[in-house]
Amino acid sequence: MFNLILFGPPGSGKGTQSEKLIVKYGLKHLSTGDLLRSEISRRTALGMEAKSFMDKGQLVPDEVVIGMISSALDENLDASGFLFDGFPRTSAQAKALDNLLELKASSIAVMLALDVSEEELVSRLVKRGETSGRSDDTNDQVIRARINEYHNKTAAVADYYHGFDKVVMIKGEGSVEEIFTSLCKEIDDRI
Ligand code: B4P
Repeated sequence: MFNLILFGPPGSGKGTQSEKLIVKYGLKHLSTGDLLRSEISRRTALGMEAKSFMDKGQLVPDEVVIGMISSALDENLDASGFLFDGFPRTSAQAKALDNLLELKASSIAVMLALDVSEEELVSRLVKRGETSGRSDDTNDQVIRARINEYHNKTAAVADYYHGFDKVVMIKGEGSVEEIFTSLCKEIDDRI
């Protein structure tokens, strides 16, 4: 089983690149952002709780997202590998993921971390907000809050995987194709 984490701040292109990577490598895509938005559109209790955090640009509580990922792993026992997109976002989520994979006699092969400047992140998210209808993309303050959450809580996740020598930094600015080529090179070296 080949398990990959695509890491980076909000708007760094995780969702964009994930769509291409899962097609090329046949991995199961697990995006906590997509899972949460699906819960919101179905107006489930979990979705309504998550929305109150997401609308403010805050992370959803760990127990909620860890439970969601645990269920998703159990529902995809035949997967040849997983691409984790937007998860883990805290150190507690990273430790929980390692434990969940260990129960399946598996582990993370590599974390590919997209590096994008803050000005570029804000400009991409504002632009997406013009068309996406995503409430967390339309307000400048909410976008800044998401980037702050990344610095305060999520950046430490890369330190955690650095400790296992599993992090590769990838230049996340340039064309979508250029970035995809850099990501594929790192995967091809390991798969
Ligand atoms: P996510 O859904 O994970 O979204 P994201 O971080 O905002 O965006 P991503 O990096 O995927 O950017 P994209 O490719 O779309 O999170 C949303 C919220 O959910 C979080 O704020 C949080 O509240 C909650 N959440 C999710 N996971 C959680 C967790 N594990 N724990 C707690 N809370 C959690 O790209 C952005 C834009 O850039 C797009 O418009 C795209 O077209 C453009 N773009 C992409 N690549 C480009 C390039 N090379 N050049 C120019 N533009 C590009």
